Amino acid sequence: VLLEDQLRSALKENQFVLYFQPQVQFPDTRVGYEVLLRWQHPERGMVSPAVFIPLAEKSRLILPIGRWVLEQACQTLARWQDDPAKASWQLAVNVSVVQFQGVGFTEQVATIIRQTGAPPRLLKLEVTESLLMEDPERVAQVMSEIRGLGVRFSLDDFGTGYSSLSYLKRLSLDQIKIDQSFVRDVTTNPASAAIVDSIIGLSQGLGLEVIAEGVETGAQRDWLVAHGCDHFQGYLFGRPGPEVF
Ligand code: G
Ligand code: G
Ligand code: MN
Ligand code: NA
Repeated sequence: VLLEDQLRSALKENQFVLYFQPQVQFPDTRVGYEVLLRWQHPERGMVSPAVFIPLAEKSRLILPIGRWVLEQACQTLARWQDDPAKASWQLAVNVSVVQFQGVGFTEQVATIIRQTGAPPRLLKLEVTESLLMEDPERVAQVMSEIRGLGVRFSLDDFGTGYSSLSYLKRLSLDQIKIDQSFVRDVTTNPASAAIVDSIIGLSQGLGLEVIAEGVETGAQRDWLVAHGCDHFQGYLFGRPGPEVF
């Protein structure tokens, strides 16, 4: 059986689970989590999103799957409001360009927020530069509509795509995420150090929050702090896992 056909039935078979990876503000404030989708395949075990997200995009199954992820995330945010220890935690949700291109994405986000009662300010949508390759005018329009709901935006994997820096001026962003490929060798590779340093400076100049992903060592964290980045995500702070908190 083709993986794509199995993907088609995975939602109704309840085979998806959300994993959560902590996001931390220096020195040790938990600000929230990134939501990372997992597919528990009956025979193959855990299938990586790096494998099934591209399939889901090609088949447009990402539309119902992405809606399910948003619903689950917003239900979680709403549930956290009853617990003072969790009520300020944000959730960052990855959103595919295909979801953006679909008609009525703004309305979908608005409806999910209304029906779950999630505080919109605690929802952060992670978009990638690939979004900007498509139809920048329309993307900017949809982003500002959704931002009008109070939802925030983060630019994921920053520096790995092909988009022009001028988009940063036109988009309604709140945060830039430094890609883990630069963080990995930031303390040993002068090119990565220069790139990370300029992303931090760019973020500060634009008044955006900056978060480093893939932080695995204290040395990486210390380098980032010394260079002005104070939000972190990575194995040093916690691996992605099911909600057990
Ligand atoms: O969790 P992991 O590192 O294996 O994720 C691999 C890739 O899958 C990352 O690029 C991540 O952004 C993407 N991804 C994880 N969850 C989702 C999701 O719910 N929706 C979309 N569109 N991408 C996701
Ligand atoms: O593209 P995106 O940033 O959404 O993907 C995040 C991916 O990075 C997830 O697959 C997650 O499992 C992975 N990840 C998160 N923290 C670390 C880390 O510290 N080291 C490595 N190697 N991968 C990480
Ligand atoms: Mn992400
Ligand atoms: Na990333």
